Amino acid sequence: MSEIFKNIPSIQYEGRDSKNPLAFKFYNANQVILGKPMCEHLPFAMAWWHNLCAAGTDMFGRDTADKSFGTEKGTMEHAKAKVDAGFEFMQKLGIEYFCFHDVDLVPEADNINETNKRLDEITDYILEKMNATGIKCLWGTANMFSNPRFMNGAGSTNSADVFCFAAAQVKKALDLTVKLGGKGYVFWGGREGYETLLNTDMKFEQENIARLMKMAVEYGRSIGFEGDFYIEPKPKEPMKHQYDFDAATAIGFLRQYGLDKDFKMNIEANHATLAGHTFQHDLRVSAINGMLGSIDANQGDLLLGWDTDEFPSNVYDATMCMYEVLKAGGLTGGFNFDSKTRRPSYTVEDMFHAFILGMDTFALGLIKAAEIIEDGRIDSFIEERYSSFKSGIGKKIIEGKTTLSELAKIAEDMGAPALPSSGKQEYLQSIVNQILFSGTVAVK
Ligand code: XUL
Ligand code: CO
Repeated sequence: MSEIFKNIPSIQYEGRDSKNPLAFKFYNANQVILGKPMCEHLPFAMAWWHNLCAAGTDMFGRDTADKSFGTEKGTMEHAKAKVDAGFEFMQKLGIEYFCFHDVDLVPEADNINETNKRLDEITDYILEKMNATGIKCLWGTANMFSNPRFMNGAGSTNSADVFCFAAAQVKKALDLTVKLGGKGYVFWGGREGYETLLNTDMKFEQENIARLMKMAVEYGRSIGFEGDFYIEPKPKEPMKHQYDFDAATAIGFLRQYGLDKDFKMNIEANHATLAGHTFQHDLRVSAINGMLGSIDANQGDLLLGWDTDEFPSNVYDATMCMYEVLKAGGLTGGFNFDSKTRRPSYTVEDMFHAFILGMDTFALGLIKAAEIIEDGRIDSFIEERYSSFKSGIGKKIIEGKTTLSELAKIAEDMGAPALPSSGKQEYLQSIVNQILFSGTVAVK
């Protein structure tokens, strides 16, 4: 097999002063941060669909990038060329994982038996490459949103036949995830929602989604899948409303249907912002509920307001993300670049520049988040902020050793309470800026 990205060398770390566009400035895989090498803090993954399939098409225009890799698109030869390209790409960047949908791997046939045969063939080939390179599968999923049959959803569809088809795709995608040793299995409910409540039985649809997920857990466990199932929340797009609106909503759903032991969250930055939250918010909600599993690393554009899936460049957001991840003790999953180059960035170099940007952004985020933690001022401020609950009546409240009447009596006797201590937001923001821009990258 000949080299596909001929003019691209293996990407090396050259440090912050390098001007080489094909070098890392901050991602230094073996540099130890808080006792662990960067590559262990940041298990990066390539999204098969964006990197090897998406070619710049948008609602107003056709492909700008050539992702044929010298073959005819829609053939098994093309599917194999994507495998060759993907593994060469990941090796050149030092990316350890990939994520896939079933239909990213092969062209979908007219019937599922033929599609499944193609999937068996391509995953045999992928497995060979995995064994030769040490590259691993982070998670798999089934695309139950592109084909017209899923126009009304998969688990939430009004058609029992389509529900069967969805079940067949989930079953096969789980087989493939297990075959490839994937750490997780994702449900992104792209069309699990509604356009209008005038035609929608919301309760019925949500119960059916839960039924599909329960069957997936039962089947997955029966074939030896020991990893996490993930819900990837997103509030809207393509539907007007999607049931997995945000982390809080998805966690409530999982608990309601007894799925919370098998599922965690796969939080995507641009989905959180579409829900009107910060990326950090949805990470925190997941973490405090013990459900921070994996991350789809990208960013949106607040001026556009749709799911632009841009490569992450915002160091502030990456820092706050890594602060949450470090505080949570790391991810069970990884950082999947569910990101695509902009439509006018259509060259092979652009594909590499994009990953260098994303990996450097998260490396910087990691370095800076570690510095915030080592600095300690923010953590100790938060600790101190709630100190009135550490002794006296505050302690009794959190220990459950008081009553509403006792508290009311205390309030009556004290008159008006003093104002709570200052939130000091501006002081805390200035600490973050000081750490971000003081120029040090000196974390052990
Ligand atoms: C869509 C999205 C998906 C999921 C997997 O917004 O993020 O690519 O990550 O289906
Ligand atoms: Co995603």
